[in-house]
Amino acid sequence: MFIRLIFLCALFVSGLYLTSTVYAKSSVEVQKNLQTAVFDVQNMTCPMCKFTIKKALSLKGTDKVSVDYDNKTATVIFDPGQTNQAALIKAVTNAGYPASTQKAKK
Ligand SMILES: [Cu+2]
Repeated sequence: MFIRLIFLCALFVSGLYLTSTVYAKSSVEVQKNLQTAVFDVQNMTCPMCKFTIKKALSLKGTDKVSVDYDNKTATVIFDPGQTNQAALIKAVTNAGYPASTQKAKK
């Protein structure tokens, strides 16, 4: 029973390691063409909204989404060849969170 637990732990840790390696690799490859957009997002009323917004913004062409609950903003790193700011705004607005573009932070 104990051996089995150790085995499961090892499996879990190696799984995490593999996932992070693959992820790091793929984001390095596409980094050159990516664009960052910051959106002001309305209707964010509780910390759980973050997850809904994140999901709504995870479109084809989206590389990374981070949602800041305190500042009511969403930062999206995307491939402009596959999607654009208008599509991202539409997606998050359709999910119930009207958004608008904010000037990208430097
Ligand atoms: Cu909420």
